[in-house]
This record gives sequence, structure tokens and C-alpha cells, in this order.
Amino acid sequence: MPESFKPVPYRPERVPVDQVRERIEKEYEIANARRTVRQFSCDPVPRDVIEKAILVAGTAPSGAHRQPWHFAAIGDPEMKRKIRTATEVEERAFYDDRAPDEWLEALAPLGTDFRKEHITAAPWVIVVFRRDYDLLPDGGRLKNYYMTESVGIAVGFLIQALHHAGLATLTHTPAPMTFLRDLCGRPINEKPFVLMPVGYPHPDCMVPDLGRKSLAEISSFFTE
Ligand code: IYR
Repeated sequence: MPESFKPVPYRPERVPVDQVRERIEKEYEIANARRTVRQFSCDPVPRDVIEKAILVAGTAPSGAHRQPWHFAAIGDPEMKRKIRTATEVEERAFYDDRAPDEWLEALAPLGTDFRKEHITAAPWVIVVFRRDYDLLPDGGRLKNYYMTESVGIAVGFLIQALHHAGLATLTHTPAPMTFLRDLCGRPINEKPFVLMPVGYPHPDCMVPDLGRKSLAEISSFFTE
């Protein structure tokens, strides 16, 4: 074993199988009630709640435990306004010119367009960055691994944590979104991964009428 491997005991509570079943059933009920939200209430959400949600995201497993992520939480209205303006420029180009018809047809049931009111309406916008390598004090680079997978898992944790807590979010990926790196003052080794407005859903919030695939459609089992 290498010298750097120094394991410590891990002794989580042993949950009896009946309770495991109860817990997973409850978890599914909660998870299945989540909807991606595009209409937010401007009601405030305290900073400490956002901080805790980010800490949850930071518990995600990552390649070689490099934790290749950064979360920029933006509550400043002026900054949100700037992000919205820059985003809508890109989105307008997407909907008017860039998107192939096939893509626009796929989006039609979602009712989306270039307007991104959620960016200014939600009390917070979290911009998640993927950190491709770490910068060493001597100017060298320390490689990260499976960055996309790792950040994707962290975002999943974040979505679920926010939903569990009673808040809504949306995974929004304007393209290109490099402007977010400059706006958030992030270094060159980080790339914007996703932009997530966070808040309470608007009391009159509407969502597309979409179903989820069944267990048979999304799984296969191999047993003896
Ligand atoms: N980025 C655009 C388009 C869009 C693309 C996908 I894939 C979606 O699932 C939803 C929207 C927008 O945010 O409107």
C-alpha cells in the first residue's frame, strides 16, 4: 500500500431493511414531486441556506477526490441583471439562428424561448464551474480526473438538496457561457458548467405536462 493511503474507520448506522424500504419509498415520493421551474418568486432565501446547499453539493464523490468544482452564488441584483442581459443575447441567437429545427421541435413541449426572467426574478443564481486542473504555487498544473462526471454528480446533489429543502431550481446552460467566468472573476482553469436560479417557485408557477419513463423503460435486472 502506498504511504499516502491512511484509511479511517467508517461505521454508519446499520438501517434494518424494512426501514431501508420505507426510506427509499419516501425518497422516491419526494424526488418524483420535483419539477424544473422557470417561474420564481422573488421572496428572499437566506444566504446560510444557500451555503448549506453548496456544502451538500460538495459532498459528491469526484475523480481522485479532486473536488473539481466551484459554486458562485449570486444574490446581487446588478450582477443578475448583467447575467440575464448577456444570456438573452446568446439565447436569442440560439432560438433565431443557431438551433436546428430538430432541436427547436424537441424544445417545443417545454415552452421555452429566449427570455430568461428567472435569472433576475430568483433571489439567487448559482453558477457552477468545472475546474479542469489545479494551479500549483510554482505555476505548474495538477491534473483533475472525470471533471464532467464529478461536477454533474455535484449538481445532482445540489438539485436534490434544494428540492428536499422546499426550494426550486433550473439547470440552465446558455451557450456559449464563457462570459460567466469573467463576470464571476473565476480563473482560466475553470469553465462555467451550468447556471442555476434558486428560490421559491412563483405561486402561479406553471410547468409543462411531462411524464417520466417507467421502471421497465429505464432499467434491466439480472438475478439468479
Ligand atoms: N438553452 C436554451 C435552450 C434549451 C435547451 C435545452 I437541451 C433545454 O432542455 C431547454 C432549453 C434555453 O435555456 O432556452
